[in-house]
Amino acid sequence: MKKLDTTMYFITDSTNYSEAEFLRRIEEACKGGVTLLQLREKDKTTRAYLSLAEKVHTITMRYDIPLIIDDRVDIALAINAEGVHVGQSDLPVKFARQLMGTDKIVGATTKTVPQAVEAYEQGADYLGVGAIYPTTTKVKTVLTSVDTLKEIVKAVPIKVNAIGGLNKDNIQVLNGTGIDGICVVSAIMKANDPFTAAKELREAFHAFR
Ligand code: TZP
Ligand code: MG
Repeated sequence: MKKLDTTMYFITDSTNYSEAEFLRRIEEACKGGVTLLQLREKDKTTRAYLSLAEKVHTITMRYDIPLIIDDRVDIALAINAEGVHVGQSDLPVKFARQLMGTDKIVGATTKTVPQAVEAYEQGADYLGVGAIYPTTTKVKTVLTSVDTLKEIVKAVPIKVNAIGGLNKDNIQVLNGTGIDGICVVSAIMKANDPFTAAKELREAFHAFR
């Protein structure tokens, strides 16, 4: 049975950190209450991505937090990660699902209702929708309105998370959208104290949920 709680979805970025510091931050965030964790690497070789994925998986398994690998079905399968996340330029959800099988988690990035419906119909378990706010994280994205986010929530029966520039002081804008959770990179990754950051974000989300 797949366990999927997208409430506090932490997406990592190892840029500017030593491996030891990166892993320490991930572990602190796991202790702080992250419910789902995505390893997202854009510049690593396959070997380096795989090696880091194994190390991150060792940590997430200790906290019983599912690990999602961004973009790479091959790496997700190789390390027996709990899932994969695909964007609009990656493998279509249909193929990711075929390769991952029914027991694994498949997530997708969608910015419009038609994209969301297509991802759902092809077998996605959850959607990431955004960017809601401008982001400092390296990503090719455009802003998605809160209204579109609401329409997507209504259009599909799977979990929908908001993403992009979110932090504990601005997520209140998502009140009433019906989302299942929030995805953050910087708010935890760049925090002085990733444990407290994860804890406070989770509490802030539950406060209006
Ligand atoms: N997709 C849309 S925005 C984004 C991704 C991967 C990055 C979000 O990062 P941050 O630091 O939480 O704004
Ligand atoms: Mg991608």
